[in-house]
Amino acid sequence: HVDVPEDHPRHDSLLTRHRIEDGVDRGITSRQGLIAQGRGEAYDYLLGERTIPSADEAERAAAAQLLLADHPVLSVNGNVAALVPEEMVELAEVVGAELEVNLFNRTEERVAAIAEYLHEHGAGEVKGLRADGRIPGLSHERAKVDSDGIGDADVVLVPLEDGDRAEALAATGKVEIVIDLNPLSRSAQSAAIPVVDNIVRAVPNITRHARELADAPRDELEAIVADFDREAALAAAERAIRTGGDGEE
Ligand code: PTJ
Repeated sequence: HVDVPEDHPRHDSLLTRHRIEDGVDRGITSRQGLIAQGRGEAYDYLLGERTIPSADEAERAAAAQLLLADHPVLSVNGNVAALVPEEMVELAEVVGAELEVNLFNRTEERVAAIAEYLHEHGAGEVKGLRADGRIPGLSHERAKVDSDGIGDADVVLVPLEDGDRAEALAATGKVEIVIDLNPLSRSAQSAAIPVVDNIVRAVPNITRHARELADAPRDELEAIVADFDREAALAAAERAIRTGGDGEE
């Protein structure tokens, strides 16, 4: 339990930080995850700790893309599990996706702890424990995926991914949706749909869009995806950081 006064100007940011600390204590989040969170916070501060309009558009496109997918998989690492366990379970339900634990610094203990934590938050089956598939172009431990999970997916959501793995996954031809607060990161740059927003805002917002679009015809969903301009979204995020505005021209 932590006491952060509601009126503290950085209330949300401090609570998020405590969730990551708690994740480390539970054996869910790696110590590297603390550093990753610090890096993310810096960008979030520069973006004004809000969902800019271009990020909202990316979140809508992500929702449409997940609804169109034959086999969508949501990747969960130690930071994602600590920050948005329930929200990931909910998104998986709304778009009919599978959840797969997929770690950068893989240990079997942490994979099991994260799967268990997701079960506690309402998840059914969680993939990632078999790890009988490989992403080409990565060293052994970092390449591991489930062959009938991410290995077989056509659309993959990878929040807070390391750049090498994001690039290797994109090279397999899967449609990659990345959530990353740094618009210049290789993960964001290699994504078909880069979502430049904090995962704590992004995931619930993708779910909200998915609920709204649940009954939309396929051609409407396809048009939303086709109209999404990844270069423009990345440029808008960079502009928001540089100017302090909302990134719109
Ligand atoms: O649990 P594991 O072993 O899979 O490890 C997970 C981390 C995140 C530690 C690992 O993938 C890693 O080291 O990633 P990087 O290379 O630090 O990249 C993380 C990216 O996520 C950075 O570009 C951060 O800016 C961004 N980021 C950090 N926190 C958030 C974030 N983006 C959105 N929301 C956040 N809360």
